[in-house]
Amino acid sequence: MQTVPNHQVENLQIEDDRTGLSVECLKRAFLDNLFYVQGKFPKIATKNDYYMALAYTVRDRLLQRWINTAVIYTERASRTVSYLSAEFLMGPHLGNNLVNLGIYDQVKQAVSELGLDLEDLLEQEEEPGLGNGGLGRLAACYLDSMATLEIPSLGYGIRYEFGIFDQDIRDGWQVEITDKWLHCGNPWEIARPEWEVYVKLGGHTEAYTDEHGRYRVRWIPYQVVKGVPHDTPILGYKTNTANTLRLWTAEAPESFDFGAFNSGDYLGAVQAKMVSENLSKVLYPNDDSSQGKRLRLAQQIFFVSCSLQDMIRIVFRQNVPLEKFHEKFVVQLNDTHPAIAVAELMRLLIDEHDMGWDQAWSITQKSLAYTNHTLLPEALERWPISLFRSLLPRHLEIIYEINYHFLEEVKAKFPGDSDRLRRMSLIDESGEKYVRMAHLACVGSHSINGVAALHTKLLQQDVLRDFYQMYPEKFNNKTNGVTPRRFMVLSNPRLTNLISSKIGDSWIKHLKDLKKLEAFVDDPEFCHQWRSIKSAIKHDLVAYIQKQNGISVNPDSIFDIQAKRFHEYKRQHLNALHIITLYNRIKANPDIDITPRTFIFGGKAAPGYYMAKLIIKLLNSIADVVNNDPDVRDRLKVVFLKDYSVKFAQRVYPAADLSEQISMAGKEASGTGNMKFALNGALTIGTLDGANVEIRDEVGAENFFIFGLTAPEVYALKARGYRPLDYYHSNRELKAVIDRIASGHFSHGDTQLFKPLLDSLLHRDEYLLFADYQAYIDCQDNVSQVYRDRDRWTRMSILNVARMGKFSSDRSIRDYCQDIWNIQSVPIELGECIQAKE
Ligand code: GPV
Repeated sequence: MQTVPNHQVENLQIEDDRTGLSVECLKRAFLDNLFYVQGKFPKIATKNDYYMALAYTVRDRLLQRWINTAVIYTERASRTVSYLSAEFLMGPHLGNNLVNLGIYDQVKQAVSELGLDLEDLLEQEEEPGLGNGGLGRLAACYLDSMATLEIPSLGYGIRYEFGIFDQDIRDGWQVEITDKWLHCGNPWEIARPEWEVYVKLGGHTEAYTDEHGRYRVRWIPYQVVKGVPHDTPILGYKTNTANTLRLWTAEAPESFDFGAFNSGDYLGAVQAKMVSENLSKVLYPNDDSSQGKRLRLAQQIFFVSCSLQDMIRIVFRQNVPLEKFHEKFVVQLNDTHPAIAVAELMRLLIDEHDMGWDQAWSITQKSLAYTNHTLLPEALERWPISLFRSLLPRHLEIIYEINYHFLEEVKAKFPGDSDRLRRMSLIDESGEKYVRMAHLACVGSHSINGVAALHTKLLQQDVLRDFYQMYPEKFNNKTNGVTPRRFMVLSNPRLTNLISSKIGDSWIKHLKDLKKLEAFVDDPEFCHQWRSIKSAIKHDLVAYIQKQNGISVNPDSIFDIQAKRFHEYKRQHLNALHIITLYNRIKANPDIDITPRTFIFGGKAAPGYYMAKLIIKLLNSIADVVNNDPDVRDRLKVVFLKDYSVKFAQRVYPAADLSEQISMAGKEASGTGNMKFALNGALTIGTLDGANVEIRDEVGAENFFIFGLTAPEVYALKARGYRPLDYYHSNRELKAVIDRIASGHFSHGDTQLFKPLLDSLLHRDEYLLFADYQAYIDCQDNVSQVYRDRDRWTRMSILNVARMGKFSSDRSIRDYCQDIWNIQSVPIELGECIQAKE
């Protein structure tokens, strides 16, 4: 669509009812939105109407920054980061926007003068759960940091109609419920139908000769789908920058069904529409695993093609020649989910924009950069060739050609090494043929990074070893980080205020400044305040648990929390073995002196992951027995908090004393929950895995509870031949724990229920729970001892927070900017033409 310049409109001044920040103005704006947007007046308004009215009031106040930012980026044709991700786990927007706009207190007062409670309205927001776990949340933290650091950026992804399922617990089992986050409307997005694009799928290709006599290929698709962008503003913290998250919805092209409709095939017409809409219907609920489903590949090409076409549109509009695409954009691939971008950018440049292969390849490699997020073999994406060809025939041809050139390069560098060619090929030909997406990403990118130092090292030594030998200069590490705005300022205002009262608030943008807290670690008054705040937050969680689960919890007990996706490698069941160990000790000696503990769990299991669901059932079964056994006398409580989400995480991190980060070493790429807990003053019990290694280095080994095998020890043990039964037979407490489960003690006498889990542990134990059991128990016993010295614990907690500066996502983003993106910040001044009157 054409833009229509209009100078009269440009000179319009925006009314200050939509920008003013005084309490009076906020109140007026709120009532105005309630009336004119929600169509309600206070007498008949629901809580959701009030939430919506407030959301629009806040949105009005950020539009000025958003438009300004877009104007300046366009005028200057600023270099821009495109962050391509199948997941963005944003969490609720309202509270975060209040924090980043710096108007939390005014708004709180304004709504309270209207007889409403801000916390109550914040609670009302249905969060967009457009991600599974760490990977999606990392993308959200990075958007926050890029906006805060004034880096021009666009997040590109899919606007799933149904995000991650809601989790209910029935009879101890997880039950999945459809997530209807759009049900009440989404006040934070603006649809941009004028920037729709079309994506081809299926069909076949034809060769032809163009007017210059060149060999060309034409793709005749079976189906065309329309992508419509929906934009959400991403505000920086106390800057004027508002970047964009652009999510694509799939629709049927209007004209598509006319033929069918006119010939009376109404159902056929409707079905075509449904097939198109399916592409953005639902998020795949698997975390760290891949199943090779056709619809999933279709989702990937859909959002990748939409996004690349959008970037090319922007390049043209800003009068940048297409040959300079890589100067305007750098495209970060968040794992291999968008790796098809390698072939799609080649296709767009060659087939649709008449570029030659060599130039297109050079632009593609210079534009793309790849982040790997896993070492798990089952998570490495590969697509059966037949499936790939039937959906993306042209891309397969391009991949074959890339592979031909690539293997020539390998041959030149490693002559005569045919096994290396087989290992590195973009096509796995060992049995059924597959396209290997990680290989495609490595070859098509100029940068390959892991997400923690250990993870990057293991990529280089193991998973991507051949690629490291081929292209050592492409490899680099970018340790993950988390945003202190959402995960401290918004979620933990009490600790935020205490910290800022001592060292000022510079730490919110420069997290390393937390170091200044070390000066207060021997100040008894400060330590006392620190401890009372943790205690007050724990009391709040106690009330929540009482209400949600009907369990009364001792607020003075250790709050020992493991909150993350359920996966065998994360070893929630190792935690369970510890709980039963303590339970057995009490049963054997009811008067035993035990430091009281509350074990809290949160997290979802992939719906098709039977073992993870059985572990959830086990935890709930243990809870039923332990919480109701009179011998236990309130010394142990086990709580499963259902439906863990970003909103919920914000409530949980601040209340933790102990953070469980107990994956088998060499499996957790980084972890980011580990950072959020420690930043909120929890101590960590953990293995030397992922970013735990770096957290321990920062906070000091004396302030961290480390246990278990290291990654090299894990490999060595497996190479020697690991026999879990030996541990079972030689460890009395371990045997008693396993026998207790096997006896049906937690399953009303049913000895079959947990048998699959026990069999897997006794005969395979892929994640070495038995090998790490004793070290874990000893370490936990030490935790219980240390907790009794409350001054020592508080001191350790303060030192953890003071030394977490490295783990801000601002630091991660600065590193990406310098080492990979080669991009500078573009500060935004609030321009004259649309600046509000004061
Ligand atoms: I691949 N991760 C995830 O949440 N989902 C995935 O599909 C894949 C990786 C996680 C890793 O498991 C974490 O260790 C890591 O901290 C996180 O990605 C962000 O890098």
